Amino acid sequence: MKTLGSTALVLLIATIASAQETTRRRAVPRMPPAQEQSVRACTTDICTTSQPHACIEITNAETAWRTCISNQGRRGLVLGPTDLRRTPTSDWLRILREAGVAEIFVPYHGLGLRLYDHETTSAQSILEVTPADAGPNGTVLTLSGQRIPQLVVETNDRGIAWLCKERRSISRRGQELVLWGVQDAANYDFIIEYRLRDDGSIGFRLGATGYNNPFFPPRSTTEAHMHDVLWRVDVDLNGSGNDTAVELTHTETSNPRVTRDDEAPFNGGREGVVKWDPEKFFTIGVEDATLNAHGNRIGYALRPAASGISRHFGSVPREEKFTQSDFAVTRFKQSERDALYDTAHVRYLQPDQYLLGQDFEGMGVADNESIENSDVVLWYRSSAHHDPHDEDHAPGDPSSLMTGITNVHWQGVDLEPRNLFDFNPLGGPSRTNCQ
Ligand SMILES: [Cu+2]
Repeated sequence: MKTLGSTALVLLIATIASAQETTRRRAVPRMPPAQEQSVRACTTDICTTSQPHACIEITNAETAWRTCISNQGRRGLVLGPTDLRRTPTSDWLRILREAGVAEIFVPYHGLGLRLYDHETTSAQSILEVTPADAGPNGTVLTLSGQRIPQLVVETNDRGIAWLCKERRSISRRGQELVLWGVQDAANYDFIIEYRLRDDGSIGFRLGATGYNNPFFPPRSTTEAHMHDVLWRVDVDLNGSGNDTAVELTHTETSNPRVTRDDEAPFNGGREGVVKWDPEKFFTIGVEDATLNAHGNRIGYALRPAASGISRHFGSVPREEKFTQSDFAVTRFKQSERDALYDTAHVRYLQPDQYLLGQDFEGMGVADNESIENSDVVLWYRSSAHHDPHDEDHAPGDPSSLMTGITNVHWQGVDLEPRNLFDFNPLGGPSRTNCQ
């Protein structure tokens, strides 16, 4: 018997992908009935871009997502608009206008290499993906107007969402829709990946693989470097207006009366940049004026997952000042958005320009606009430190030369619901039901 999931994937393929790819599709294994998901092309296409795109919808047991994903030229695969249905019967709620990778910056410790990878990428940098890439839970998909599949669509079990084991044992496994593609940047292949989970959270991931820099051998093949990603997350919670950026902190000292958790307007309610303080569990979020059933403003917060914090020090005209902070919030402006993406008139800008306003008066955070009850964009920097080790060798490489394929180095951030739901969205019962 076919599952909902596999039937829906067939539909998705039939609707969007090429006939050739349909014949190469892999079957989706059967999932237990409670975990069945339905993936298909959007009933209502919410894509607004003229670039190559697809609109994909997934219905989980309680929640549902529909999202556009598109190839926005040098910036690669971009997510959004993205809508969430919080219960089986509720209306679609807009979550994102657009989110993705604003830059991949790869400074090498030596060799004088300070690579802004998006300076050289283009729409053609998104590579063809295959059923072998997609694996047993995935399929490949061809974006509008394209001849080759450039997107993998996976539906995965993501482990335990919640469980309760007191007098009886009940548990719930979570599900997710994963959309990913590969951006070629010289010797590196970057996996751009978005995870739309049934609990309303969204994962943003970038995986660096490929082989070490071959251009100045042998030293460049062993030279340590950083893969830095600047993420841009344009949240449009329940529409573009009435959103406020907040900062969330935890404070604890030996004096218990000082211990507290605070929420405050980000940067005093103005555009700006902030360094991460992990001891404060510092993070940023967005709240809409819409209230949930408990009278709380519906919202999201970023959850960083970092192995470290990168700081870099360039020189004029690229001083790498954007690497001196980890979070930023800006007020949405169409002109600032359009400066990022490939349109007929766009030249390449680097983050010090579009985020900090270097050379461009008032751009990004430079004009300190209000980010309260407005349309806000969150920015976050993540990093993967790559100090090559012997696992980067291919068999037979001499010690001084690394020609191997490097295993994926992952980095990213998650956007998690905060008072977005009125109760556990995945059917978690009252404690009285597991006692
Ligand atoms: Cu690397």
